[in-house]
Amino acid sequence: MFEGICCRTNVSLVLPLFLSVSQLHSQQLIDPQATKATTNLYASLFQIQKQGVVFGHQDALAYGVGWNGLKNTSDVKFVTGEHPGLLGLDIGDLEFKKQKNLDGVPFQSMRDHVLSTFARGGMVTISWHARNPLTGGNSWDTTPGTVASILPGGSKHKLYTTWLDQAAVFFQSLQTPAGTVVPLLFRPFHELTGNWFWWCKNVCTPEEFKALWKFTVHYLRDIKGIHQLIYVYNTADFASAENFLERYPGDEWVDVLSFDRYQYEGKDGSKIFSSVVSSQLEILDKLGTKHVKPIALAETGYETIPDSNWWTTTLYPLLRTVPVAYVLVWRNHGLMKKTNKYHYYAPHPGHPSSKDFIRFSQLPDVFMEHRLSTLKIYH
Ligand code: BMA
Repeated sequence: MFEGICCRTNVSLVLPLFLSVSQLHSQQLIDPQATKATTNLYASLFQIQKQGVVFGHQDALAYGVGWNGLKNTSDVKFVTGEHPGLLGLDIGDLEFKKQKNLDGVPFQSMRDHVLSTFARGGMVTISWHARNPLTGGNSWDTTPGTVASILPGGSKHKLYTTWLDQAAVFFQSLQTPAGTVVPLLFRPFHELTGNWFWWCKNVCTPEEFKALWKFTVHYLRDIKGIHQLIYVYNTADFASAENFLERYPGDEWVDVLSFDRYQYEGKDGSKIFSSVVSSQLEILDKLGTKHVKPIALAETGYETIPDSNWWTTTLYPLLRTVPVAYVLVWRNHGLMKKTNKYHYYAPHPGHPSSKDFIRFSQLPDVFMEHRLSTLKIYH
Protein backbone atom coordinates (compact mmCIF):
# COMPACT_ATOMS: atom_id res chain seq x y z
CA MET A 1 0.00 0.00 0.00
CA PHE A 2 2.72 2.44 0.98
CA GLU A 3 4.55 1.83 -2.24
CA GLY A 4 1.37 2.59 -4.19
CA ILE A 5 0.88 5.95 -2.52
CA CYS A 6 4.51 6.83 -3.02
CA CYS A 7 4.30 6.06 -6.72
CA ARG A 8 1.16 8.16 -7.11
CA THR A 9 3.10 11.29 -6.24
CA ASN A 10 5.34 11.15 -9.29
CA VAL A 11 3.73 9.63 -12.32
CA SER A 12 6.42 10.57 -14.81
CA LEU A 13 8.96 8.51 -12.89
CA VAL A 14 6.88 5.39 -12.62
CA LEU A 15 5.29 5.11 -16.04
CA PRO A 16 8.23 3.17 -17.48
CA LEU A 17 7.68 0.63 -14.71
CA PHE A 18 4.32 -0.34 -16.14
CA LEU A 19 4.40 -4.11 -15.83
CA SER A 20 3.75 -6.46 -18.68
CA VAL A 21 0.75 -8.73 -18.45
CA SER A 22 2.87 -11.86 -18.15
CA GLN A 23 4.23 -10.56 -14.82
CA LEU A 24 0.81 -10.41 -13.26
CA HIS A 25 -0.16 -14.06 -12.84
CA SER A 26 -1.94 -13.68 -9.55
CA GLN A 27 -4.26 -11.00 -10.81
CA GLN A 28 -6.67 -13.22 -12.68
CA LEU A 29 -10.07 -12.32 -14.02
CA ILE A 30 -12.93 -14.60 -12.98
CA ASP A 31 -13.38 -15.44 -16.64
CA PRO A 32 -10.50 -17.69 -17.74
CA GLN A 33 -11.59 -17.16 -21.33
CA ALA A 34 -11.63 -13.38 -21.12
CA THR A 35 -10.49 -11.69 -24.32
CA LYS A 36 -6.94 -10.42 -24.54
CA ALA A 37 -7.98 -6.77 -24.39
CA THR A 38 -10.07 -7.51 -21.28
CA THR A 39 -7.24 -9.36 -19.54
CA ASN A 40 -4.90 -6.52 -20.38
CA LEU A 41 -7.34 -3.91 -19.10
CA TYR A 42 -7.66 -5.82 -15.83
CA ALA A 43 -3.88 -5.96 -15.40
CA SER A 44 -3.81 -2.24 -16.19
CA LEU A 45 -6.27 -1.47 -13.39
CA PHE A 46 -3.84 -2.87 -10.82
CA GLN A 47 -1.07 -0.71 -12.23
CA ILE A 48 -3.22 2.39 -12.63
CA GLN A 49 -4.25 2.37 -9.01
CA LYS A 50 -0.63 2.42 -7.93
CA GLN A 51 0.00 5.47 -10.08
CA GLY A 52 -3.17 7.50 -9.94
CA VAL A 53 -6.90 7.43 -10.45
CA VAL A 54 -8.99 7.44 -13.63
CA PHE A 55 -11.69 10.09 -13.65
CA GLY A 56 -15.08 9.00 -14.97
CA HIS A 57 -18.38 10.66 -15.78
CA GLN A 58 -21.78 9.02 -16.34
CA ASP A 59 -23.32 9.61 -19.81
CA ALA A 60 -20.44 12.01 -20.51
CA LEU A 61 -20.71 11.82 -24.30
CA ALA A 62 -24.50 11.53 -24.50
CA TYR A 63 -25.59 14.92 -23.18
CA GLY A 64 -24.70 17.70 -20.77
CA VAL A 65 -26.12 20.81 -19.22
CA GLY A 66 -27.92 22.59 -22.06
CA TRP A 67 -27.05 20.17 -24.89
CA ASN A 68 -27.97 16.70 -26.09
CA GLY A 69 -26.83 14.36 -28.81
CA LEU A 70 -23.81 16.27 -30.13
CA LYS A 71 -20.97 14.26 -31.62
CA ASN A 72 -17.83 13.61 -29.63
CA THR A 73 -18.67 16.15 -26.97
CA SER A 74 -18.78 16.14 -23.18
CA ASP A 75 -19.15 18.82 -20.53
CA VAL A 76 -15.82 17.60 -19.17
CA LYS A 77 -14.26 18.25 -22.57
CA PHE A 78 -15.86 21.70 -22.85
CA VAL A 79 -14.27 22.61 -19.53
CA THR A 80 -10.89 20.84 -19.64
CA GLY A 81 -10.26 20.24 -23.34
CA GLU A 82 -10.48 16.49 -23.05
CA HIS A 83 -12.88 13.69 -22.25
CA PRO A 84 -12.99 11.85 -18.94
CA GLY A 85 -10.85 8.71 -18.81
CA LEU A 86 -13.89 6.59 -18.03
CA LEU A 87 -17.29 6.74 -19.70
CA GLY A 88 -20.23 5.47 -17.62
CA LEU A 89 -23.39 4.23 -19.35
CA ASP A 90 -26.57 2.51 -18.14
CA ILE A 91 -28.54 -0.09 -20.08
CA GLY A 92 -31.78 0.23 -18.07
CA ASP A 93 -34.83 -0.37 -20.34
CA LEU A 94 -32.85 -2.49 -22.81
CA GLU A 95 -34.72 -5.39 -21.20
CA PHE A 96 -38.00 -3.80 -22.36
CA LYS A 97 -36.67 -3.70 -25.93
CA LYS A 98 -36.71 0.10 -25.90
CA GLN A 99 -34.66 2.16 -28.37
CA LYS A 100 -33.52 4.47 -25.55
CA ASN A 101 -32.42 3.83 -21.99
CA LEU A 102 -34.32 5.04 -18.94
CA ASP A 103 -32.69 8.46 -19.21
CA GLY A 104 -33.41 8.85 -22.93
CA VAL A 105 -30.02 7.81 -24.34
CA PRO A 106 -30.48 5.87 -27.62
CA PHE A 107 -28.74 2.48 -27.48
CA GLN A 108 -27.52 3.12 -31.00
CA SER A 109 -25.65 6.26 -29.91
CA MET A 110 -24.33 4.43 -26.83
CA ARG A 111 -22.64 2.09 -29.28
CA ASP A 112 -20.93 5.02 -31.00
CA HIS A 113 -19.82 6.46 -27.65
CA VAL A 114 -18.38 3.12 -26.50
CA LEU A 115 -16.52 2.55 -29.75
CA SER A 116 -15.10 6.08 -29.95
CA THR A 117 -14.00 5.93 -26.30
CA PHE A 118 -12.32 2.56 -26.86
CA ALA A 119 -10.63 3.79 -30.04
CA ARG A 120 -9.15 6.74 -28.14
CA GLY A 121 -7.89 4.46 -25.34
CA GLY A 122 -10.49 5.32 -22.68
CA MET A 123 -12.42 2.94 -20.42
CA VAL A 124 -16.15 2.13 -20.29
CA THR A 125 -18.33 1.04 -17.37
CA ILE A 126 -21.91 -0.18 -17.61
CA SER A 127 -24.58 -0.20 -14.90
CA TRP A 128 -28.12 -1.53 -15.28
CA HIS A 129 -31.15 0.11 -13.72
CA ALA A 130 -33.17 -2.94 -14.77
CA ARG A 131 -36.95 -2.92 -14.43
CA ASN A 132 -38.54 -5.08 -11.77
CA PRO A 133 -38.99 -8.47 -13.47
CA LEU A 134 -41.76 -9.54 -11.08
CA THR A 135 -44.02 -6.50 -11.38
CA GLY A 136 -42.83 -4.68 -14.51
CA GLY A 137 -42.22 -1.61 -12.32
CA ASN A 138 -38.93 0.24 -12.33
CA SER A 139 -35.66 -0.53 -10.47
CA TRP A 140 -36.93 1.35 -7.45
CA ASP A 141 -39.94 -0.99 -7.12
CA THR A 142 -38.87 -2.95 -4.05
CA THR A 143 -41.64 -5.55 -4.09
CA PRO A 144 -40.37 -8.32 -1.79
CA GLY A 145 -39.65 -11.64 -3.45
CA THR A 146 -38.44 -10.21 -6.76
CA VAL A 147 -34.96 -11.73 -6.51
CA ALA A 148 -36.40 -15.12 -5.48
CA SER A 149 -38.73 -15.00 -8.49
CA ILE A 150 -35.88 -14.81 -11.02
CA LEU A 151 -33.62 -17.48 -9.54
CA PRO A 152 -33.68 -20.91 -11.23
CA GLY A 153 -37.08 -22.46 -10.46
CA GLY A 154 -38.71 -19.03 -9.88
CA SER A 155 -41.79 -17.85 -11.77
CA LYS A 156 -39.84 -15.12 -13.61
CA HIS A 157 -36.61 -17.03 -14.18
CA LYS A 158 -37.25 -17.56 -17.87
CA LEU A 159 -38.09 -13.88 -18.31
CA TYR A 160 -34.85 -12.90 -16.57
CA THR A 161 -32.80 -15.10 -18.91
CA THR A 162 -34.37 -13.31 -21.89
CA TRP A 163 -33.22 -10.01 -20.37
CA LEU A 164 -29.71 -11.38 -20.05
CA ASP A 165 -29.95 -12.58 -23.66
CA GLN A 166 -30.65 -9.00 -24.73
CA ALA A 167 -27.78 -7.65 -22.64
CA ALA A 168 -25.50 -10.25 -24.25
CA VAL A 169 -26.55 -9.16 -27.75
CA PHE A 170 -25.87 -5.54 -26.83
CA PHE A 171 -22.44 -6.30 -25.35
CA GLN A 172 -21.50 -8.29 -28.46
CA SER A 173 -22.63 -5.42 -30.65
CA LEU A 174 -19.95 -3.19 -29.08
CA GLN A 175 -17.42 -4.42 -31.59
CA THR A 176 -14.81 -2.61 -33.66
CA PRO A 177 -14.72 -3.09 -37.46
CA ALA A 178 -11.68 -5.33 -36.85
CA GLY A 179 -13.83 -7.61 -34.66
CA THR A 180 -12.57 -6.67 -31.17
CA VAL A 181 -15.37 -6.64 -28.62
CA VAL A 182 -14.93 -3.69 -26.24
CA PRO A 183 -14.05 -4.67 -22.65
CA LEU A 184 -16.58 -3.34 -20.14
CA LEU A 185 -16.46 -2.78 -16.39
CA PHE A 186 -19.90 -4.30 -15.74
CA ARG A 187 -21.55 -3.22 -12.48
CA PRO A 188 -24.86 -5.04 -12.13
CA PHE A 189 -27.04 -4.86 -8.98
CA HIS A 190 -25.30 -1.69 -7.83
CA GLU A 191 -25.69 -0.21 -4.34
CA LEU A 192 -26.74 -3.63 -3.11
CA THR A 193 -26.48 -2.68 0.56
CA GLY A 194 -29.06 0.08 0.12
CA ASN A 195 -32.82 -0.28 0.44
CA TRP A 196 -34.07 1.36 -2.75
CA PHE A 197 -33.71 -1.20 -5.57
CA TRP A 198 -35.42 -4.58 -5.96
CA TRP A 199 -32.04 -6.34 -5.46
CA CYS A 200 -31.18 -4.41 -2.26
CA LYS A 201 -30.62 -5.94 1.12
CA ASN A 202 -34.02 -5.14 2.60
CA VAL A 203 -35.84 -7.33 0.07
CA CYS A 204 -33.63 -10.39 -0.44
CA THR A 205 -31.49 -12.60 1.76
CA PRO A 206 -27.70 -12.77 1.39
CA GLU A 207 -28.10 -16.29 -0.05
CA GLU A 208 -30.61 -15.10 -2.63
CA PHE A 209 -28.39 -12.21 -3.64
CA LYS A 210 -25.32 -14.42 -3.98
CA ALA A 211 -27.31 -16.94 -6.02
CA LEU A 212 -28.53 -14.15 -8.31
CA TRP A 213 -25.03 -12.81 -8.82
CA LYS A 214 -23.56 -16.25 -9.52
CA PHE A 215 -26.37 -17.18 -11.90
CA THR A 216 -25.96 -13.90 -13.79
CA VAL A 217 -22.19 -14.34 -14.21
CA HIS A 218 -22.61 -18.00 -15.12
CA TYR A 219 -25.30 -17.27 -17.70
CA LEU A 220 -23.48 -14.41 -19.43
CA ARG A 221 -20.04 -15.99 -19.31
CA ASP A 222 -20.66 -19.72 -19.65
CA ILE A 223 -23.97 -19.94 -21.51
CA LYS A 224 -23.85 -16.83 -23.68
CA GLY A 225 -20.06 -16.85 -24.14
CA ILE A 226 -19.56 -13.16 -23.24
CA HIS A 227 -15.86 -12.81 -22.46
CA GLN A 228 -15.28 -9.06 -22.32
CA LEU A 229 -16.79 -8.28 -18.93
CA ILE A 230 -14.96 -7.26 -15.78
CA TYR A 231 -17.45 -7.83 -12.97
CA VAL A 232 -17.67 -4.97 -10.47
CA TYR A 233 -19.24 -5.67 -7.06
CA ASN A 234 -20.77 -2.45 -5.74
CA THR A 235 -22.33 -1.49 -2.41
CA ALA A 236 -23.81 1.65 -0.93
CA ASP A 237 -22.60 2.59 2.56
CA PHE A 238 -21.03 -0.09 4.74
CA ALA A 239 -19.64 0.11 8.25
CA SER A 240 -17.09 -2.70 8.25
CA ALA A 241 -15.39 -5.33 6.12
CA GLU A 242 -17.95 -7.90 7.34
CA ASN A 243 -20.71 -5.55 6.31
CA PHE A 244 -19.20 -5.09 2.83
CA LEU A 245 -18.76 -8.84 2.40
CA GLU A 246 -22.11 -9.96 3.79
CA ARG A 247 -23.51 -10.48 0.30
CA TYR A 248 -20.19 -11.00 -1.51
CA PRO A 249 -20.49 -14.07 -3.73
CA GLY A 250 -16.79 -14.96 -3.45
CA ASP A 251 -13.47 -14.16 -5.09
CA GLU A 252 -14.15 -16.50 -7.96
CA TRP A 253 -17.25 -14.41 -8.91
CA VAL A 254 -16.02 -10.81 -8.64
CA ASP A 255 -13.21 -8.82 -10.30
CA VAL A 256 -13.40 -5.33 -8.77
CA LEU A 257 -14.55 -4.11 -5.32
CA SER A 258 -16.40 -0.79 -5.20
CA PHE A 259 -18.96 1.40 -3.48
CA ASP A 260 -21.04 4.51 -4.14
CA ARG A 261 -21.21 7.57 -1.91
CA TYR A 262 -22.40 11.13 -2.56
CA GLN A 263 -21.91 14.38 -0.71
CA TYR A 264 -25.06 16.16 0.42
CA GLU A 265 -25.68 19.77 1.30
CA GLY A 266 -26.07 20.88 4.86
CA LYS A 267 -23.94 21.83 7.79
CA ASP A 268 -20.86 19.61 7.97
CA GLY A 269 -21.75 18.02 4.61
CA SER A 270 -18.14 18.02 3.50
CA LYS A 271 -16.81 16.73 6.83
CA ILE A 272 -19.32 13.89 6.92
CA PHE A 273 -18.63 12.95 3.29
CA SER A 274 -14.86 12.97 3.80
CA SER A 275 -14.95 10.95 6.98
CA VAL A 276 -17.39 8.33 5.64
CA VAL A 277 -15.61 7.94 2.30
CA SER A 278 -12.12 7.81 3.77
CA SER A 279 -13.07 5.15 6.30
CA GLN A 280 -14.84 3.11 3.60
CA LEU A 281 -11.85 3.47 1.28
CA GLU A 282 -9.54 2.26 4.01
CA ILE A 283 -11.67 -0.83 4.54
CA LEU A 284 -11.81 -1.44 0.81
CA ASP A 285 -8.07 -0.96 0.41
CA LYS A 286 -7.40 -3.75 2.91
CA LEU A 287 -9.97 -5.99 1.27
CA GLY A 288 -8.56 -5.27 -2.17
CA THR A 289 -5.08 -6.26 -1.02
CA LYS A 290 -6.32 -9.40 0.72
CA HIS A 291 -8.59 -10.55 -2.10
CA VAL A 292 -6.27 -9.29 -4.89
CA LYS A 293 -8.88 -7.06 -6.52
CA PRO A 294 -8.64 -3.44 -7.70
CA ILE A 295 -10.91 -0.99 -5.87
CA ALA A 296 -13.07 1.90 -7.08
CA LEU A 297 -15.37 4.69 -5.99
CA ALA A 298 -17.87 3.74 -8.66
CA GLU A 299 -20.32 6.64 -8.16
CA THR A 300 -19.90 9.88 -6.32
CA GLY A 301 -20.50 13.59 -6.63
CA TYR A 302 -22.01 16.66 -5.07
CA GLU A 303 -25.16 17.65 -6.95
CA THR A 304 -24.64 21.02 -8.74
CA ILE A 305 -21.21 21.25 -6.99
CA PRO A 306 -22.07 24.15 -4.68
CA ASP A 307 -18.49 24.17 -3.35
CA SER A 308 -16.30 25.82 -6.00
CA ASN A 309 -13.13 24.09 -4.73
CA TRP A 310 -14.72 20.69 -4.18
CA TRP A 311 -12.49 18.88 -6.66
CA THR A 312 -9.11 19.66 -5.15
CA THR A 313 -10.09 20.22 -1.53
CA THR A 314 -12.61 17.42 -0.94
CA LEU A 315 -12.56 14.77 -3.68
CA TYR A 316 -8.87 14.66 -4.54
CA PRO A 317 -7.53 14.31 -0.96
CA LEU A 318 -9.83 11.30 -0.51
CA LEU A 319 -8.42 9.67 -3.60
CA ARG A 320 -4.95 10.09 -2.17
CA THR A 321 -5.66 8.25 1.08
CA VAL A 322 -5.42 4.81 -0.56
CA PRO A 323 -4.81 3.64 -4.13
CA VAL A 324 -8.13 3.75 -6.04
CA ALA A 325 -8.30 2.65 -9.69
CA TYR A 326 -11.18 4.89 -10.74
CA VAL A 327 -13.79 7.35 -9.58
CA LEU A 328 -16.96 8.29 -11.44
CA VAL A 329 -19.28 11.24 -10.95
CA TRP A 330 -22.94 10.92 -11.95
CA ARG A 331 -24.74 12.37 -14.92
CA ASN A 332 -25.18 15.96 -16.11
CA HIS A 333 -28.88 15.93 -16.78
CA GLY A 334 -29.33 19.69 -16.42
CA LEU A 335 -32.72 21.04 -15.37
CA MET A 336 -35.12 18.32 -14.17
CA LYS A 337 -38.61 19.14 -15.45
CA LYS A 338 -40.31 17.26 -12.64
CA THR A 339 -38.60 19.08 -9.79
CA ASN A 340 -37.50 22.25 -11.60
CA LYS A 341 -34.08 21.67 -10.01
CA TYR A 342 -30.68 21.19 -11.61
CA HIS A 343 -29.23 17.66 -11.59
CA TYR A 344 -25.55 17.48 -12.60
CA TYR A 345 -22.27 16.36 -11.04
CA ALA A 346 -19.51 17.54 -13.40
CA PRO A 347 -18.92 21.21 -14.18
CA HIS A 348 -20.03 22.73 -17.48
CA PRO A 349 -18.67 25.91 -19.08
CA GLY A 350 -19.05 28.85 -16.75
CA HIS A 351 -19.72 26.75 -13.66
CA PRO A 352 -18.10 28.23 -10.53
CA SER A 353 -16.08 25.03 -9.90
CA SER A 354 -14.65 24.94 -13.47
CA LYS A 355 -11.31 26.47 -12.54
CA ASP A 356 -10.82 24.03 -9.71
CA PHE A 357 -11.90 21.15 -11.93
CA ILE A 358 -9.26 22.13 -14.50
CA ARG A 359 -6.65 22.13 -11.71
CA PHE A 360 -7.89 18.71 -10.60
CA SER A 361 -7.82 17.32 -14.16
CA GLN A 362 -4.23 18.46 -14.60
CA LEU A 363 -2.87 16.80 -11.47
CA PRO A 364 -0.24 14.25 -12.50
CA ASP A 365 -2.08 11.36 -10.86
CA VAL A 366 -5.55 12.12 -12.23
CA PHE A 367 -6.08 10.26 -15.50
CA MET A 368 -8.35 11.93 -17.98
CA GLU A 369 -8.65 10.24 -21.36
CA HIS A 370 -5.53 11.55 -23.03
CA ARG A 371 -3.12 10.59 -20.25
CA LEU A 372 -4.88 7.25 -19.85
CA SER A 373 -4.48 6.55 -23.56
CA THR A 374 -0.70 6.90 -23.26
CA LEU A 375 -0.71 3.90 -20.90
CA LYS A 376 -2.11 1.65 -23.66
CA ILE A 377 -4.34 -0.15 -21.20
CA TYR A 378 -5.67 -2.68 -23.72
CA HIS A 379 -2.29 -3.83 -25.02
C1 BMA B 1 -30.42 8.60 -10.67
C2 BMA B 1 -30.90 9.90 -11.27
C3 BMA B 1 -32.09 9.56 -12.13
C4 BMA B 1 -31.71 8.51 -13.19
C5 BMA B 1 -31.04 7.30 -12.52
C6 BMA B 1 -30.50 6.31 -13.55
O1 BMA B 1 -29.43 8.80 -9.74
O2 BMA B 1 -29.87 10.48 -12.06
O3 BMA B 1 -32.55 10.73 -12.79
O4 BMA B 1 -32.82 8.08 -13.91
O5 BMA B 1 -29.97 7.74 -11.70
O6 BMA B 1 -29.53 6.87 -14.35
